[in-house]
Amino acid sequence: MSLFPNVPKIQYEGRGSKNPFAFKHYNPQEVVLGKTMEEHLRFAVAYWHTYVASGTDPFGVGTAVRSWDSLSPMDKAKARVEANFELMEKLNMPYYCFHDVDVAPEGATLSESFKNLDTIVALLKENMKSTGRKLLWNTANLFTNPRYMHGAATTCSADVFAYAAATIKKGLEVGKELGAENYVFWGGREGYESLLNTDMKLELDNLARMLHMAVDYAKEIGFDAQFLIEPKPKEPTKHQYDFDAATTLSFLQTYGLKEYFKLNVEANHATLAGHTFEHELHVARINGALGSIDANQGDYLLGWDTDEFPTDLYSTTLAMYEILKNGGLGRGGVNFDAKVRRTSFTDEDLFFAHIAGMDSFARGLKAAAKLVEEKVLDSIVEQRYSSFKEGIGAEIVSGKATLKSLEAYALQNNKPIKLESGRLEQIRATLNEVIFSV
Ligand code: XUL
Ligand code: CO
Repeated sequence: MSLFPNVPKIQYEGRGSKNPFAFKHYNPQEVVLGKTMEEHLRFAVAYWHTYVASGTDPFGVGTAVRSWDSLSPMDKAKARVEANFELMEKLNMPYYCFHDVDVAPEGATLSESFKNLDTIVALLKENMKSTGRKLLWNTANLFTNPRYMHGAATTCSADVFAYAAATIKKGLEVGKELGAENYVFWGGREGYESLLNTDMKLELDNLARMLHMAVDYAKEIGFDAQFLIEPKPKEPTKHQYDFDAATTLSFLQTYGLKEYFKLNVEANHATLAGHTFEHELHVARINGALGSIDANQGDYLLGWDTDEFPTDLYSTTLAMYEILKNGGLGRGGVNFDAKVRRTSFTDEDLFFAHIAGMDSFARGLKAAAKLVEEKVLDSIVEQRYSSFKEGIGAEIVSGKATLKSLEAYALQNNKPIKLESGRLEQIRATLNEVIFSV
């Protein structure tokens, strides 16, 4: 039985196609810089936004119309499994991602929650086997239930810390059972509201303790997924500890965790932190920590996490540029942590939204490949820093120079210093040409 009977299999039809149920740019087998688009992009559907989100906002109830709306919690969970694999097949989407509570309802007790989860995990496993679809990552939701109001790993309650630890332990077991390629930690409630009642040092130490326990347990059970931390500056907590890539990397370094974690960089989290997506990807990349991405976009006119499907080609191009420069995402992928707008309430909209996101990233990939191949930005940057290639610049870079030797150089170098233009407007115009040529 089909849950999306009005939606055909989505095929690549190419640029001129007017068919809304077709890809215009995502052509899975097309080779770009020696790899197929499918290998580059490793798209994933986010369970929570696609099958669980109902379109509520602080002023209104859900608007989404889904065939499973009237079912009991467990039957709803089972219908969503079917919906997931049908949607993935129809979109030719290789991966999916979920939080524990997205796939199975919480029970009255922790053991009942685990039991519900086991039932659905068995069903997911069966479907993965028969369809060949894979799990990019799973995670534990440590933010929705009221017990996490003060945080999970950074709570003031040791009992809540223990509950969260049990939930993470189960999440790692589920990840192993389903062969997850990554495991994500996003600390939505790991932060603080006011220093007036907060022991920040204890909270940060406890967060590190929890992550070390997770590393140890994964090792113990032979779960070899890449661990990822997903930075976000705020929302729901006023000040989250994993504020942005740089803050998170410094935390990992301080607590001896850097070698075990990479980052899952999300576009809308970057903009909430006052950065561009490419800034966060770049920081992660140059620190050897770019693991995976949550592909979405925010609205620059709004100050919150709108999780829109990515359609901004500048952003997808510059994101894919960072990813290509990183040599790909390895075990990571492009997860659409994005939801349809409240007014896009039909099942068809779920498909149109994913097609838009996949095409925007495919187009970003093609444009980024051109930037790499033609060394458009490389040659600009190389030229701009060429003074560090020879003479006094080479001495600075090699570590030979000292304040004394530089003073001697500056004193005898009495010609006026010659500076070059940054040529930013010209570079941006060139970027436009590349993006709109693919
Ligand atoms: C929240 C967010 C999460 C994480 C997974 O802003 O991005 O959905 O991706 O917990
Ligand atoms: Co996310």
